[in-house]
Amino acid sequence: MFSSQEEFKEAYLKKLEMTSGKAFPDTTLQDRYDTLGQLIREYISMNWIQTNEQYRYQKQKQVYYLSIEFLLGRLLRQNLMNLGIYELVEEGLGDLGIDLKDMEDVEQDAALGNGGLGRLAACFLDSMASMDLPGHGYGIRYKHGLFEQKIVNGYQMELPEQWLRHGYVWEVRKPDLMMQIPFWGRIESSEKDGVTSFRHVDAEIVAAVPYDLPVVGYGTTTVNTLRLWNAEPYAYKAGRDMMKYKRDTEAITEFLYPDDTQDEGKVLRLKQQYFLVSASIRTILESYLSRHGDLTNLHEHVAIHINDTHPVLAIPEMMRVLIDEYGMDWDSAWGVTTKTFAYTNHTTLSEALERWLVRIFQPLLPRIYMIIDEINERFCRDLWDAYPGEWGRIEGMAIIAHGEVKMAHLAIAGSHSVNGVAKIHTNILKEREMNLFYQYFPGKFNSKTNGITHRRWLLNSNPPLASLIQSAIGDAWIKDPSRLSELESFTADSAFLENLHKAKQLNKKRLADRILQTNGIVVDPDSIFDIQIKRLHAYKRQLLNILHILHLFNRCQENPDADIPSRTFIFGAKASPGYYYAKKIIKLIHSVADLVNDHPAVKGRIKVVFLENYRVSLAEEIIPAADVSQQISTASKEASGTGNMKFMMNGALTLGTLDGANIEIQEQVGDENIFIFGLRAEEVMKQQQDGSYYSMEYYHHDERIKKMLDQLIDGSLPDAGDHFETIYDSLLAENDEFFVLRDFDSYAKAHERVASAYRDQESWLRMSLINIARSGYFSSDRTIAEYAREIWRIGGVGLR
Ligand code: 475
Repeated sequence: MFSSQEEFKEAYLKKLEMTSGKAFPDTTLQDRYDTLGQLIREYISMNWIQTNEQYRYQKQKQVYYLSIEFLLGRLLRQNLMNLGIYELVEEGLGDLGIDLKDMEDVEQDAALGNGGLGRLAACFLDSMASMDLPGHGYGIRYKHGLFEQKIVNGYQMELPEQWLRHGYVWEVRKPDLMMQIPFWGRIESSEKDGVTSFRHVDAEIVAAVPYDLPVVGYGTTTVNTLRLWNAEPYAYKAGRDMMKYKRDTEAITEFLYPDDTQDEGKVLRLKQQYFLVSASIRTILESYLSRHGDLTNLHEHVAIHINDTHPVLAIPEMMRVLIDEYGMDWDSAWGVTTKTFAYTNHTTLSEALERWLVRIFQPLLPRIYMIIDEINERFCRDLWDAYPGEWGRIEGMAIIAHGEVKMAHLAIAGSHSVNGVAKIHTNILKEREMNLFYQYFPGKFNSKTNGITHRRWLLNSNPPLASLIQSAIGDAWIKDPSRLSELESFTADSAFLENLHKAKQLNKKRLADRILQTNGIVVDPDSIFDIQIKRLHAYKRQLLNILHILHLFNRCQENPDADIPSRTFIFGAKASPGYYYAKKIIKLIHSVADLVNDHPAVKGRIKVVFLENYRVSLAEEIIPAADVSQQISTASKEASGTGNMKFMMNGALTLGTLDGANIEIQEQVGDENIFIFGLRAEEVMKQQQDGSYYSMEYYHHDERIKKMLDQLIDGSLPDAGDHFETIYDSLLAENDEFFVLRDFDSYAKAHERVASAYRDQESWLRMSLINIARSGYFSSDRTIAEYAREIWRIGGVGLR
């Protein structure tokens, strides 16, 4: 292929002219990017083939991670870095007058996910490949990923995302591995030798065509596979409308559902889910049978993980295939199935708990429904034996009840492992949300604190810091992130701290340039960069942040000489298109920004910036520039959070509640190196239960709160219209479900502590360094090592 800069240049030029049909000087940036991508993919392919061969012949246990979302972002830089050829390519292109950075910016993010859940899946793929684990992803190739956000006049507009417009260089279409997926139709049964068998007839068949993406590990020859399924027409029934069939078929993989924990009950969503799992499960079983003969030992060679309940139909689908296609009896099939599957829960918000109306479910997936019905009957019978006469308890655990299929109940009953994503989250599942199940299956429940790949989120996205780290402790941390702890010996080294400061300033300057370019706002790189980037959701409380900014503004107005340090507040957030409340908050952020940014009383000390179209590649630019990381969810609501870990790893200090993984960050860094405020989870849950919280009292007794809430509706805010009345009402008339007013005072005080800590730069830098040095625990390499050992039970994985 190529092993030197010269060989690379030669191969590249030749390929570029051949594929574009143009002379080099006439080629566009897109041509150049496509060719580079193709060349790198070819470079990868030898290891890819070899990895697959090895998995086939060595018969290692394979892990399959099923997820309706994979939020990959860009791949060029990651692939070059993981292959260890970034510099070679950068210099080679440089000789040709091409800037590799420009090429990286040509790549569209693969935004096949909404937020945390989808990005976690992507981090896991990187860790599995980098740790030489045979772990593969199965997902959907949405034609349009998460919508593109435009802000017009402070309002969010959504445009269809177009990542496939110029083709996608990293994928390989494999039409020969197509699967047929049946929907609708009827089930016919027949008896033979006392055994009943079932046939799905009159079904509509959809083709699932796989597109494979290579998942390149860092510093290894392992290349795993992410297989994304595309829905295509297969054969339509005589008498049906061909055009309609084609449209209905292609609709299955047309759009990613843009809901992050919002309730959605559409039949198309159910179709997506079954489409994904049916194609995947049958492929997994076929591949298994080509390596091993006997299905009864399946669980010793295959582990299947379901990422939240979205792929839970994989469980009845596996039962269907084992029984209907391979003739296994029910009990053996159930034994194998439950030993193969493991399930992760990502949220306790009740609106995200999936339930399907039987009348929607049954006609679409008649055989799967029959199987779930049977699973439910047997499960309830077992429950009856364990809890005779306890109707209420059994009803609360049933898989089908009140005309609905409860997907989480199916997931728990059908898996050998159920895990939460941070300690507090798992405890809440065990003690509250899933308490009945925990009582019945205590051994299934376990906790796996989330992680992030430090390769993308530090090595690749923060070159100034990465090279500083390398100059101090070498590069062993890239393979073993726990070794970041070696940085602690530099906490008293003022030259090192000075360099840490320089690296941060470089990143802040870069972000300031971008803000000027995209928003036309001048921000001071010496101000505190205080950042909240995540999906817009009431429980994440962007509202608390923006109200506090309004309060700071009020302070400036009341006392123009108040000693307020310069701060730049940066937001990035997409609201689900149908989530009107969240959209009002976006408008409020813009309205406050308009009020504050150039106001004479503020004297430039507060800037508010909303960066539109927040996405993975933008996060990679923002996070390295952060001083303060806002993680301010109402305690008990954020299962884990993963942005919090990315900020910590890049030296930002957390301003947060005792929620999700913030608690574990605090455990790592100690109280002195984090800013904690607000009610604790138990307090929130108690006050929710006993109804002892009255938000109105806070309005009447805290002048700051009264003033800013009145400002929402009295015309103080630019272009307010009557937009903010909904927000006002949610805080007062509706008693402030997320305890924004309750936590305000504590939050404002925490901000004071941040401001005064920042004044002592040397001590701030020391705190920052301690955060970086102790972030190794939050690498997804650690998370994956735990999954591998404790859930998937694949050997040879040391916990690092
Ligand atoms: C949690 N997404 C974070 C993260 O574990 C946590 C729900 C329904 C449909 C589509 N997407 C979703 C989520 O529930 C989600 O992203 N949950 C998040 O998972 C990873 O760190 O606290 O909110």
